[in-house]
Amino acid sequence: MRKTGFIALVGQANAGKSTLLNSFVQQKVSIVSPKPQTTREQILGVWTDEDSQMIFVDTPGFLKSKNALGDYMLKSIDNAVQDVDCILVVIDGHDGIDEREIGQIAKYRKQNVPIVVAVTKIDISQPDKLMPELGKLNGVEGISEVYCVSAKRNKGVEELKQALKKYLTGTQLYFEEDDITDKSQRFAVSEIIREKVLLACNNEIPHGIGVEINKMQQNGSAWDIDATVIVEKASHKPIVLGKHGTMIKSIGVHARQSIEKLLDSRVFLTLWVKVKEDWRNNPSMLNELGYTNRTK
Ligand SMILES: Nc1nc2c(ncn2[C@@H]2O[C@H](COP(=O)(O)OP(=O)(O)OP(=O)(O)O)[C@@H](O)[C@H]2O)c(=O)[nH]1
Ligand SMILES: [Mg+2]
Repeated sequence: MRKTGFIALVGQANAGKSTLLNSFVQQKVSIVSPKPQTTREQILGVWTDEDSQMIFVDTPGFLKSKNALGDYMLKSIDNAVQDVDCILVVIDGHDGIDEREIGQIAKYRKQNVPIVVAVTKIDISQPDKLMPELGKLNGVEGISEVYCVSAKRNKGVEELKQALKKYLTGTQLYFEEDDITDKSQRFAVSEIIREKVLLACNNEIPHGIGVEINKMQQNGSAWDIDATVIVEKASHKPIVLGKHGTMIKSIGVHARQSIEKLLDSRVFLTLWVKVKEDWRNNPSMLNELGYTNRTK
C-alpha cells in the first residue's frame, strides 16, 4: 500500500521554495523569480510513485502585510501548515540563517508535526561560510532533520524526497496518478504571464501586478489566449508597455513560448495593460483574480 500525505514548504520570501517544489515533482507547477513575493497562494505539487503519493504545498514567503492581498497571502501560509504530515522549512543557505527563521521554527513546533529543514542554494554557497550557518541550527528544538540541497542544480533533492516519505501518515490517494497540481491550465497561463512581467520589471511594479485571462479557447490545433496585465498605478502602465510597446511585446513573446510548452500547442497570445488603482485592496478585484480566502 502506498504512503500518502501533505508536506508544506514554508520560509522567507525568495528562499527557493517554489524552485524546490518544482524539483520535487520534476515539473514546473509554481512560478519562480528573483523578486520576493512571487508566490501568492497555496499551490500543490503532486508526486506519485510506486510506494507513495507526496503532496507538496507551496506557500508565499513570510511578509509584512501592507494590503488585503498581503493579508490573504499570510492567511494562506497559516492554512497551508494545518493538517499536514510534515513542515519543510526552506532556508536560503547563500543568504545565511537569521533569527526570524529560527523564530519561525519555534512557532511551527506548535503544529506538533515533524519539522525538517532544507538549506538550499548550496551551489552558490561557500562551504566555509555555510558551515557556521548550519551550526546555528544545532540545538534548535523541534528540528527532526536538516538537508542541504540545490534545487536549481537538482542536488540532494531526491535524497530529501526519499527521507520525507517516512513522515507520510496516510494511505489514501488524494489525486489521480498522473496529476501534478491542483491548479487549472488557466491558472498556470496567468501565472506564466505574471512570471514574465516579474522578470521584466523592477522596483515596486512586480508586487502590484495582477493577470486576468479574458479568453482561452482552442481554435483548431492552436490556442487563442487574451489576457490583461493589471497595474495598480497609472504611472506603472507606460513602464509595463515600454517605449513603443517594446516591453509588453517582449513579455508576450516569452510568455507565449512558455505557454506553448505547457499546452504543447501553438498559441496566439494577446496582452493588454490596464490600470486598476489600488486593486490589492479591492475585494471584488481580489475575488476576480482568484485571491479569495478559502481553507484547505
Ligand atoms: N543558485 C540557486 N538559485 C536558486 C536555487 N533555488 C532558487 N534559486 C533562485 O532564487 C530565486 C527565488 O526562487 P523562488 O523559488 O521563486 O523562491 P520562493 O521562496 O518561492 O520565493 P517567494 O515565492 O517570493 O516566497 C530565483 O531567482 C531562483 O532561481 C538554488 O538551488 N540555487
Ligand atoms: Mg515561491
